[in-house]
Amino acid sequence: MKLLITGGAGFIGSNFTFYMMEKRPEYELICLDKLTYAGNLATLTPVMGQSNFKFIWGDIADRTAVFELFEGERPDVVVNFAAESHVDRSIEDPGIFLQTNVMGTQVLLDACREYGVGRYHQVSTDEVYGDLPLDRPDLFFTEQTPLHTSSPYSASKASADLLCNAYQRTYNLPITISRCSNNYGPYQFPEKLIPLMIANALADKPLPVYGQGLNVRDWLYVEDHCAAIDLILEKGRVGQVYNIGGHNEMRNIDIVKLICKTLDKPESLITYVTDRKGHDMRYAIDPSFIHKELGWLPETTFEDGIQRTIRWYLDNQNWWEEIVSGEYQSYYERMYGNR
Ligand code: NAD
Ligand code: TDX
Repeated sequence: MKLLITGGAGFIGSNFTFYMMEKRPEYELICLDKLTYAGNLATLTPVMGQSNFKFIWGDIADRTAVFELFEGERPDVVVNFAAESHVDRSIEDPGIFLQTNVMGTQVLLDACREYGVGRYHQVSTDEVYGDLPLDRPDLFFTEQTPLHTSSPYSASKASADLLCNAYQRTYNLPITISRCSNNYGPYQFPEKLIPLMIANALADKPLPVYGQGLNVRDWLYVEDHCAAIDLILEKGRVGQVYNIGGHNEMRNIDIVKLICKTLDKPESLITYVTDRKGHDMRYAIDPSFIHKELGWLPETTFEDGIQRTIRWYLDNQNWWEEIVSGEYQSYYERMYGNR
């Protein structure tokens, strides 16, 4: 079985690569990654020399390169993690989000049509459903919830999902889609809430909470997401969307306070800054379908997962200190300098 993992040098893609190397050592894994600011080849060091792993540097939106890869490698299964993934960057400059997330997906789908695959899996997000109000805790996103996007990022992900559905129906491509809630864990780029707050707290820098910090996200430990994708590849039904989440809703402010407490830092570091434009209030997944159909349940509690994550960032300061220099510094200045 030859698996093409796109975006494997990023947060979830690298965790998925490690998960599959361990769980399915008989598989051959190929990682295709453009190594944008969010991709880090050093992350893949543990698997780099292994005989069943190959890294290819390239852009999913580069038709010639992608078709050459398919011609040479003939993957059986494609899992597409490659994306521009940060909402704030999409608000600043949507163009690259359409290019990678929509056009890139189309190129991958065309290559699958041309060469044939056993499965194409699209890694999507709960953000395609828009948001839920804070005063209706009884509401959740199901697979039937209409798409209703807020940011250029979520609009690009929803567009890609629609394209996948169209290729499934029109060309009979064997496609599955998963829509997961917010992930956290090792190797997450420090622009995202949890690693950003850990890195800033350790440096005694302000902790920039958007608005009043009351927005709710449904957090899932990254390994549980990887396990769900593996199950969908094995037993999922073609043409089906699977929502992935673990009923773990937290307010942003409570997460930031928990990080302060764990690192023994004062809450006075918390700084309320101008809210994100179009900021989604609440995400909450109803995971009952994937549970019923595939038997998936998350294994990591938030209490355990957040402690493991904070420990990982403490033990791997080299990994993120290298990242928080260069391009990230100028991004940080632009995003937070005058907020
Ligand atoms: P990430 O930003 O950490 O990693 C993205 C990876 O894709 C990087 O390695 C980057 O170099 C690569 N990439 C970007 N553009 C590319 C291109 N044109 N060609 C090839 N590679 C390219 O993102 P992540 O958080 O790991 O997210 C992975 C996927 O999961 C994304 O599709 C995202 O929409 C989805 N998702 C993320 C979350 C979350 O909480 N992080 C939740 C649900 C869904
Ligand atoms: O500095 C910050 N301060 C702050 O208050 C940052 C970076 C974020 N926030 C808030 C905004 C959100 O309400 O924290 C919450 C989480 O923000 P992000 O980490 O940027 O994640 P989010 O916007 O929820 O999107 C994430 O989950 C769904 C991923 O980045 C997406 O790729 C995924 O699809």
